[in-house]
Amino acid sequence: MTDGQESHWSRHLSAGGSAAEVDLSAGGTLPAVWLDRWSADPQRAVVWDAHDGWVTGAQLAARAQDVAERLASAGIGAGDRVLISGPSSSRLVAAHAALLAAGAVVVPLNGAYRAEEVRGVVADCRPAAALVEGVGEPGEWAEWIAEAGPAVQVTDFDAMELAEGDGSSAPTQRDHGVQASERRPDEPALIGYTSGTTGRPKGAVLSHANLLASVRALELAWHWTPDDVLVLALPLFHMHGLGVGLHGTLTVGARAVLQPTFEPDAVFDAIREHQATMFFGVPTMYSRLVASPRAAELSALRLCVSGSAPMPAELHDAVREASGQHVIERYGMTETVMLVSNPHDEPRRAGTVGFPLPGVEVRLDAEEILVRGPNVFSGYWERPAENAASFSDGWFRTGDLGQWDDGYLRIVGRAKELIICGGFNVYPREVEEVIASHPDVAECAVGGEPDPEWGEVVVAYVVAERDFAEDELKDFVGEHLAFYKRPRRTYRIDALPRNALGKVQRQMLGRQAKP
Ligand code: MCA
Ligand code: AMP
Repeated sequence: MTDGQESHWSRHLSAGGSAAEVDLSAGGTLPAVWLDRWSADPQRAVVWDAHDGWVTGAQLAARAQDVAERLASAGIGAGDRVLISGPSSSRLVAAHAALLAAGAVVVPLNGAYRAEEVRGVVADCRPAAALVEGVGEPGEWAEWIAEAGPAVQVTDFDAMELAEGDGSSAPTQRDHGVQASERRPDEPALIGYTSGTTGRPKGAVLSHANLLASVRALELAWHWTPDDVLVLALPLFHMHGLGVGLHGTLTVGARAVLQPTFEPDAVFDAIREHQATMFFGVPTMYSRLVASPRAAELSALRLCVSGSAPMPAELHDAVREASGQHVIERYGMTETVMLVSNPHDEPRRAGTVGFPLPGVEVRLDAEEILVRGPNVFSGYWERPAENAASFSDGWFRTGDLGQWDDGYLRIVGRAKELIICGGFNVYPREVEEVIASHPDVAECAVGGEPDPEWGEVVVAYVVAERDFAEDELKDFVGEHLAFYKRPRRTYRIDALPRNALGKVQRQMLGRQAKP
C-alpha cells in the first residue's frame, strides 16, 4: 500500500488504527462467523422474504443443517462444485450457508442463462450437484445440465432428493456448525463465472479468506453495524448482491429485506415497513428510484451505495436533489469483490470511486488499474494461460483504466472489451459468436452505445445480403443467451473496419453505421 493510501484509512477507520493493523480475517471464514452468530442469538431476525417474512438465525441454522445432512448423504463434501440458482429467498440463503459450511465450492449462476451458457459452465467446472429452482421453464435447466454433465444431481433448495452416494467419499453426517469450524481460510469457497474476452466462460476461484476480507473491509469503511437493515433487490447470483449485500449482512450480524425483483415501489415500501437503513444498487436502479414520485423517501436511509457500472454525475445530483442522499460510489469485480470506495466521513466525490478499501493496494500501470490484497482471487479455474496473463508480479490486472484525482480513483475507461448494460456484463465476443451463426449473416461485430437509462446498450453491426427486422437479431440472440446480452439495435454495414492485421477496430464501428 502506498503511504497515501494507508494514511487515508488511518484517518477514517473508527478504530483509529492503520489499515495494516485491521484484522480482515477476523472470525476465520464466513460460515463459521454466520453460524456463531445464529447460535449466539437464535431468535434474532436475519433475512426477510415475501414468502416466510422475517426468518431468525435459529431457523436459518436449522434449514442449513437439513441441507448439509442431505449433501452429506449424497456424498457431496469439501472441494465439490455445486451450482446454485434461484430468485432471492431465505431458503436460498440457507442453502448457500450449508454449502459453504460443508466445504463445497458454490457456483452461483444467473437464472436467465440459456442452454449454451449453462452447458458451458457445467462442462468447465464439472459440478457434483445443482441446486436450482424458479429458473427457466420447468425441466429446462435439468435437461441442459444433464447434457453437459450426466452425473450431476439436480434438485431444489428444499426437496434435496439427491441420490444416495456410494459412501466412498461421503462426509460423515455431523453438526454443520462443526463442519463450518473445520473450513480453512485458504480453501476455495466460490467460483464466479464471467464470459471473458474469448467468449468461453471462465470461473474466478475465490477462497473463504478472499470473501471474508472483502466484507470486513466494507464493515469498516461503511460503518456497517448489526443495527443496519439493507433493502437487497440485487440478484444473489452476482457478486454485488451476494458477495457485498448478503455476505456483508450475515457477517456483520445485520438484517436484509430480500426482494427477488427490483420494483421502486417495493423498495420504498420496504424502507418504510422495515425501517431500513441502507440500499445498494446499480445506477439503472437509482435512475428509476429518482424518477418515482416517492424518491424523497430515500431520505430515511443512512446510506446509499452504487456500483457495478459508472454512475453519471447528473444522476448523483438528481438523487441528492430528490432525497438529500449523497450516494457512495464504489468499484469492484467478481475476481476481487470490492476494491475501492468513496469515504463514509470525508467528502464523497461524484465521478470517482474513492479510496482503496482497507487492505487493498491499487497502482496504475500506464493507466491500467492493478490490485493486490487479501480479497483478490488467486486465479481462474483450470486456466493457466489466462492466469499468467492476468497477474504481473502478484498484482491482478483489472482491465479497467484509471487516474488518481487528489487521492480519489477515477475510472476513465476499459482496456478490456466489455459492455455494461444495467449493471450486467456483456462480452462482445460471446454475442458475436451467436450472431455469426445466423445463416444470413456474413460477418458481425458487437459494441456498446451510451444510453441514459442503461449506461450502455448492446448493438450489433452486421455484414449481410439483406436487412433485418428491428427485433430479429435480438430474438435470435435471446434463444441462445441471457436476455441482457441481446442487441437492442442492429446496423447493417458494408464491411467491418479492420486494421492492417485484420483485427476489427471496434472504436470505428459507430462511424460506419447507416441510419
Ligand atoms: C432488464 N433488461 C435488460 C436488463 N435488465 N436488458 C439489458 N440489460 C439489463 N441489465 C431487459 C428486459 O428483459 C426487458 O426486455 C427490458 O430490458 C425491460 O426490462 P425491465 O423490466 O425494465 O428490467 P428489470 O427487470 O426491471 O431489470 C432492470 C434491473 C436489472 C433491475 C436494473 O437489470 C438488474 O437487476 N441489474 C443488476 C445486475 C447486477 O446485479 N449486477 C451486478 C454484477 P424486453 O422488453 O425485450 O422483454 S456484479 C459486478 O458487476 C461487480 C462485482 C460489482 O462491481 O458490483
Ligand atoms: P464483474 O465482472 O461483473 O465483476 O464486473 C466488474 C467490472 O464492472 C469492473 O471491471 C468495472 O469495469 C465495472 N465496474 C464496477 N463498478 C464500477 C464503477 N463504480 N464504475 C465503473 N465501472 C465499474
